Amino acid sequence: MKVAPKLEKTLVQDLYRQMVLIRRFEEESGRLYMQGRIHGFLHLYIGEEAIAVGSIPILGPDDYVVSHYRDHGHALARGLDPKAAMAELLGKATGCSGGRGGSMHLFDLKRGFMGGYAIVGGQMPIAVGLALGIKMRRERRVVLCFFGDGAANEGEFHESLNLASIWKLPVIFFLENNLYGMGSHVDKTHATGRDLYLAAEPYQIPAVQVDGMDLLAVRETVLHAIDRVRSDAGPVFIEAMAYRFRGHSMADPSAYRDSAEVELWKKRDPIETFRVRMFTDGLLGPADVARIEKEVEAAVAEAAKFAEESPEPTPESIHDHVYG
Ligand SMILES: Cc1ncc(C[n+]2csc(CCOP(=O)(O)OP(=O)(O)O)c2C)c(N)n1
Ligand SMILES: [Mg+2]
Repeated sequence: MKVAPKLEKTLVQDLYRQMVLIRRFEEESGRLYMQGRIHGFLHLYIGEEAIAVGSIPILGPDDYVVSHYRDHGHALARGLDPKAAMAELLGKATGCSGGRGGSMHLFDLKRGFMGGYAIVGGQMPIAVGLALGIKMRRERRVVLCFFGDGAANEGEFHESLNLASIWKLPVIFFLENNLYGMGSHVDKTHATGRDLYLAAEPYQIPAVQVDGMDLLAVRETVLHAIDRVRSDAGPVFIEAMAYRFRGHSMADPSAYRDSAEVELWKKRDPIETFRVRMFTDGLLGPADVARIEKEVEAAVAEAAKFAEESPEPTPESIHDHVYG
């Protein structure tokens, strides 16, 4: 088994910066949404940052990430420019999808960020298709595919696991189990019980469950998974137990959740947990945190300004990018 390399100060500080960037970017997008500057849906990832930042930075530049509609965290962890992401949220021509996709459809081909998708589970066959292409071309790329507990009840989930296993495809199925699909708790929606990773067993896919609120635990798990998948041993399944601190989308008052439950999970805030642990290990200090916070605030303010000042797509461009 590969041993996780020792953490270095620069890496720790960068991982911390990425989690804070996701948090502040989303707080700002929530603010802009409330002002009516963002239309359509906005699903915040706040509380789940340790998953994106614990996994995506381990990938190589040629690997692929496939996401769902709760995609801001995944995109930013893959290095997507916050300005292009925020402009997309505002539907501007300078957005990463030309302002045509919005929050749920961030995309960046250069970085192998192959999209957020609004159809629950719809991203899974896309990830399997990418992995099949990799296999047929005999490349050593890996596909990291994120989905929620709700997706685990879709037919595409089972079709994707089956084909990936039969064809031994280089894909990591990464289930973000935040205990709810919209307002429904997993205990009420999954006949198989809460440990959803067990669903991978009948498909002969090695599966593990990890604490999704703990960046280091996620990182260690993903390091091993990538190693295995890259060595052509077939797919791996990871289930991270996590919690979204906000409602399903900005339109959700979250009335189905007990506030005591939310508060309990907030005590396990992944950014705080990482900060405290890194303070103890001497890899991060108050001055670093202050510097990083300042840098991130500036980057988010710049992204918001860029997005606000960017032009709308022109009416003449309505047929651009239409396939067929
Ligand atoms: C095929 C399909 N069915 C229903 C919906 C409506 N819908 C949007 S999000 C969602 C919940 C999905 O929950 P989960 O997969 O757990 O992801 P989370 O929002 O918790 O990150 C549903 C049912 C949809 N977009 N697509
Ligand atoms: Mg969920």
